[in-house]
Amino acid sequence: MIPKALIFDVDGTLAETEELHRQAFNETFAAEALPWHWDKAAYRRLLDVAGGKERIAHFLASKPDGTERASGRIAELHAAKTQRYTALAAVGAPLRPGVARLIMEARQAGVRLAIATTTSLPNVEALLGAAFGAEAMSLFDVVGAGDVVPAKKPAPDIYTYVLERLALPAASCVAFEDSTNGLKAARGAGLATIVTPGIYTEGDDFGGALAVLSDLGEADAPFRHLAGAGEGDSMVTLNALSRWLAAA
Ligand code: XBP
Ligand code: MG
Repeated sequence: MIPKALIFDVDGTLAETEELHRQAFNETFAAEALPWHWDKAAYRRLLDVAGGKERIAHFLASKPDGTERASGRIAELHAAKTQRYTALAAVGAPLRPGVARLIMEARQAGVRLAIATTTSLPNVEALLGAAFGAEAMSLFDVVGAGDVVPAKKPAPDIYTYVLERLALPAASCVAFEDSTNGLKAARGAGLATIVTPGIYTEGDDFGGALAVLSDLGEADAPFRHLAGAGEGDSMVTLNALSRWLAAA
């Protein structure tokens, strides 16, 4: 059974964007004269909290220096961060291997495409616009992003939101994720899920994934098989997905 829809996470899955998010956060803190700098190790820990506003709130709860100057300003700080991020993403986030290839294969085969992400919609538009041009968003039947749902990953809400608008059962769709939070959200919505760990999620627990792969693979750059389905394959294609689903 060829899947009827592919549902993509954004950060870490379509592109390695978390470093751009971290840069945008730090540039915003500096511009606001807040004595904060999230280095890679700190950011990795902070990524356990999905959502930029939620991440700042979580950080503020640890009462860092400057807390008094940031309390009550999370939305404002996050909006400034989003402005910086969209400018960075518009020029600096190439898609991960195999992403554009699989999206185009799906389009040609009439398989529907959707986005289920925690990040804010302007960030999705900037990233996809840079990758696919002015008509990028029209490639996707449904885009679920940011605050459209009350609870963020690992809650399944954003995937349930997307499935409702696709009007498809989870069993006829496949999700693509890079993080444990994302995998839990997709599984919570009943979706078979392909995980391609990213720079901030390598080595995390991806139990329950249909397949764990280094990336989606290209003809001249096969993926590395890490766990689950896909041993002996080299690229994630519609044919491969239907074989893996049938064997699951
Ligand atoms: C990952 C996230 C996002 C980003 C920051 O999103 O947790 O919050 O880190 O984006 P995804 P915002 O579900 O695509 O992996 O600051 O816009 O929240
Ligand atoms: Mg992600």
